[in-house]
Amino acid sequence: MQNRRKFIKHIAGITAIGALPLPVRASGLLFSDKTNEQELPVVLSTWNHGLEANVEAMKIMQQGGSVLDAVEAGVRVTEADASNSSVGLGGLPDRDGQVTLDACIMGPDGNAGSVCFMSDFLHPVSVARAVMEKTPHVMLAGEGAKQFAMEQGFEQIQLLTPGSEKEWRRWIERNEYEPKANWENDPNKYHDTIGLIAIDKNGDMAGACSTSGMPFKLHGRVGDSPIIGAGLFVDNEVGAATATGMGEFMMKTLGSFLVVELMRQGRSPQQACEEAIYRIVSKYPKLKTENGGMMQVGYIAINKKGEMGAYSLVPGFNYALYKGGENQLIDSASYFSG
Ligand code: SD4
Repeated sequence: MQNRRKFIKHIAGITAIGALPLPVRASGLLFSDKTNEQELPVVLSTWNHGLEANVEAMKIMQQGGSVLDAVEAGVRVTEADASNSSVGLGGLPDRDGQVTLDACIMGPDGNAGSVCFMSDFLHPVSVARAVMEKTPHVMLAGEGAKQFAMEQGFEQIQLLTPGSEKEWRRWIERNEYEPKANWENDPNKYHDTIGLIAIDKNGDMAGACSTSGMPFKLHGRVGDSPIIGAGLFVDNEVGAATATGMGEFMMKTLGSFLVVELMRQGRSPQQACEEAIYRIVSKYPKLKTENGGMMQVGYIAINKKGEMGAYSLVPGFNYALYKGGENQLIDSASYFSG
């Protein structure tokens, strides 16, 4: 494996755009990435918690709600789920024991809103939407985001649950600071961010993303999830993409924007997700954590036709796809096989 990884890295290192290395399909595509018109709307979201979020998002659209309402409502399901240790309530804290949240939302009109490094509120995605709709700005951070949320009457809550506090205390005992993102092989299964994108029956698209970020991160660290273009991007003429994993890689490559721009240039959503992962592999060959684990990055995307794609750096990433009346959890193909 090691040799093969080196080999892939070597190829990636010398490869210019246009001659990208062949992907290793660690798990095959188990679905059709094509969508016919009758199968719209489509909702696509990250990780297994996406299944529940998809149900809510789909319900909103089937009841005649907008695609923007749908993505917000879907993400709120995950934010309110205390058993999920990486989003909203019950999210794992930073190394100082504080839960800080990042979230964003983007609608078919190209407008976007975002909050980052925000504590004490149950639904950062809704605060992000209020930033978009009620201010001339895109992003509010930290205390300013909190103040705004308070003024807007959003529900305040203690985000640190007994369970997540216990985890944090266990982590302090270990006294290791290692920002891990590939949680899939971790027995605690700490993942992960909810990124949810959708297209309604008229072909309008929106997306939202929410996370408590990397567990035990440095206080003040902000990841990709609230950064428009990194953790999420929507262009209603082209497509939508969102990301999960080690946010620093998506920030350095502006990954979600890249995926959408590749679709604009004619790539299918699947090709675009794969190419955005190759970009990371070719630019950042050091993808291992201190303890030898691999970093994870996963992208999902849809285009204007409702076709979808997904791809990750390493196996373990899965996503929830709801279309044509079926809501299913699917393993993503990945660049590395392990
Ligand atoms: C972050 N992308 O804060 C988020 C966290 C995540 O897998 O998705 N981890 O970097």
